[in-house]
Amino acid sequence: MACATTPEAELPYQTGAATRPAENDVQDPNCSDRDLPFGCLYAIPAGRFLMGAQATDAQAPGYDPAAEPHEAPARHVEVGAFHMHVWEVMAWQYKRCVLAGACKLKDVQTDGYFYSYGKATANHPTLDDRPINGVNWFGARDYCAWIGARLPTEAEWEYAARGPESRRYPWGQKEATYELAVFGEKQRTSGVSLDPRAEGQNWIKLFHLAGNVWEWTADWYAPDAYAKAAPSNPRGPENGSSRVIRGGGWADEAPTDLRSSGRAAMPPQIKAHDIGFRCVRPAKTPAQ
Ligand SMILES: [Ca+2]
Repeated sequence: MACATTPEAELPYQTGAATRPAENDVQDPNCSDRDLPFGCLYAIPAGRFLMGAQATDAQAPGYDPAAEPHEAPARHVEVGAFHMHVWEVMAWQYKRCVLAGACKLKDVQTDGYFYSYGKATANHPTLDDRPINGVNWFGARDYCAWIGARLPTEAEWEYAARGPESRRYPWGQKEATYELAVFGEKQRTSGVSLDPRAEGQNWIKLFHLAGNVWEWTADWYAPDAYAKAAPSNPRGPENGSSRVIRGGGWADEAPTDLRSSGRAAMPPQIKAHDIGFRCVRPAKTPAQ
């Protein structure tokens, strides 16, 4: 209210930072896919892990008292090698996609205090270097396609988060804390964060798989998807009305909301302040 005269119309969506490279990309020698235009990806080797969880049998594999019925049955799944973004896709990167005409402005929330794509105002400084949020599934899909990648399947996402040891969280079995992941922020800060929470990295050293923003996946949601899924590179149901989001977000309060086997269904047109995404690209088949 104090800034009612702020000339918001003079502060365009495409602020200067949209042309600035992400420092964490250009300085990181471990990026595996340097031919992709934006965002550092790390290589994740093919592997096998216990996907899903169940809360019904403490003696059976995948037991987790916090597991919901749609996380069952827990079963072993093989996943091929792929590359995955180290960070959630950021607002400045998504802006570049919009400027290029490959992403649609209508697929992202462009105003509102918690949204990183929003206009810069006196009360809302530019959040270009924060993860993009308020982006719907179509925008996430289009961004990944623009850089020659795609959204991860549920299996790829969960394998990245859990690793071959099928950890409960990206960092291991220890319960989520504010030092390990960005969550429970609603009463404390203004939303998505750049703070790496380095101790919360996964086994490949990716950031924010747990918390910060929920992440869109490629798969349609079905509560019984696991009972019907293939044991190798499962791709989810053929159709549905909601897509799966993973990992929990900054607005979640319960640590267990960040468990790596946790799933949530979200209509693809929804633009929520705690949903973003990251992309993957299958590894090239090695020359024989
Ligand atoms: Ca996340």
